[in-house]
Amino acid sequence: MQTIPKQSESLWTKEEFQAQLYAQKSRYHDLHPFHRRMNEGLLTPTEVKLWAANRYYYQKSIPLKDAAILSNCPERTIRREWIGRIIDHDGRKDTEGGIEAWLRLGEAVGLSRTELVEERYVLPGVRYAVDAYINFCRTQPYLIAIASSLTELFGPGAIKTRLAALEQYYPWIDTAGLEYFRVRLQQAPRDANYALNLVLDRCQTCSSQERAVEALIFKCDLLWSQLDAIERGETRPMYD
Ligand code: AHQ
Repeated sequence: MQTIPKQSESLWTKEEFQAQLYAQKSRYHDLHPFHRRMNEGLLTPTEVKLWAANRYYYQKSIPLKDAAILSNCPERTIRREWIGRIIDHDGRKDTEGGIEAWLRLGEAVGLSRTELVEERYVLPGVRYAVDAYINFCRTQPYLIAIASSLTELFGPGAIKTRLAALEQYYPWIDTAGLEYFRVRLQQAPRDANYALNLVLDRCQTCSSQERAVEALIFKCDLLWSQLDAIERGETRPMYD
């Protein structure tokens, strides 16, 4: 686990703590070479397909990690709020949800639902990064697990740039398939704002403040390592 400079024994003020969290923006995966090439219109269709197929594994795992957070959270008022994230992804009888929307994204870039659902192109590095996220949220105190979701403070800006680039430079992708990101632009700010206020309000010791920042660094590294694997592509001989 990455460590941050130990703070002096005194607690950070809310403003100092928030600044420490926002400072991790420099680790966010929008800066990764793969996302930079995506945003410059330089990815091949094969690279876009591999990215969509691997991000599907991340998306389908989000409800599992959020359910893990719920299972560790004794407070009904927080669970009532947090459960909305599971519904946003899994959907319910009247809304299809984000996982279904990601399947449509996969079809829009030329993958079949079967290829996605069977996780046919999921790379070891992606699988292990995502599984590490689920395990982190199962084993850490719920507040520290919630802190790891604060990468979404940086998500909307990245998604806005990406959405514009996909629409501009990848005309072969049916823009209806990009609906996932349009919906995310509404959901992510709301989710990040709730999580930020909870972390700022509830982390009332030096240790919990430092652990919250370290959780955010862990998650930034997890997103980064996913893209390292996707950029490297398939290297296993049996897939030659
Ligand atoms: O589509 C994304 C999503 O549903 C989530 C949930 C959230 C979390 O709880 O960790 N993080 C997240 C993210 C999504 N999309 C990523 C992207 O760049 O498209 C960003 C990612 C995040 O910032 O953690």
